[in-house]
Amino acid sequence: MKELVLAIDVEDRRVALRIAEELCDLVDRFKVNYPLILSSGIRIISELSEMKPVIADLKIADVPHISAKIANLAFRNDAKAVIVHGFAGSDSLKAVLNVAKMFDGEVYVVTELSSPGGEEFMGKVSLEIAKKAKEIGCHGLIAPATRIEKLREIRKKAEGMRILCPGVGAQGGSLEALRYADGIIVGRSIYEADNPRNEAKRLKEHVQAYSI
Ligand code: OMP
Repeated sequence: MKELVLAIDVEDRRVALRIAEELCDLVDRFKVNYPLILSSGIRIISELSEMKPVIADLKIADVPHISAKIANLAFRNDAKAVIVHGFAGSDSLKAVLNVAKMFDGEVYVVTELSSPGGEEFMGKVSLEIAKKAKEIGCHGLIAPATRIEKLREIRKKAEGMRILCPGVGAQGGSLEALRYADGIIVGRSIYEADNPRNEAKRLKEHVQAYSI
């Protein structure tokens, strides 16, 4: 089944919990990033995971022993998945994957960022990153909904892996990403909408339609 992942990128614990409570029946997973973790503390992952599985988007990109420690902290605090930067290289990916295995967790690898700058450097190596992440045994990839043609190429390299696509909505990305991806990651266009529930429902319907 394809999924709708809600990116809760607010900087206030109570606001985050309110958004999560309001929308948890309409989304499949939550994703938290630095704005929320740095403002609320890492325990926010555990709090949110009482409602839905949480992806800890720490975009880990350090030397292997530090990457492993960061991943360990996320999983110890009940994250079900972490996001890692592929450009950090095979040794870092392997170090994080080893930690994930101890917790039965998943590792998603960023190929190229969905923002325009993602093309500048990462765009040149994103297909290699996808290939390497698959070889190493990572569970999934993060690929841009803002560049469908590139996403299609990444899909070809990623047989058997889940692909989650950010960029739909506020970044101008297209729901057509769902043709190639297993899910979309959406933040602002849901939590900043006049009616977040209606927007989440609308997106969920698209996700379900592409799941058939
Ligand atoms: P919105 O643009 O508000 O929908 O948020 C997108 C979310 O996806 C944010 O949490 C970003 O950190 C994340 N994201 C991207 O926007 N682009 C990427 O290439 C990768 C990610 C990510 O790894 O989740």
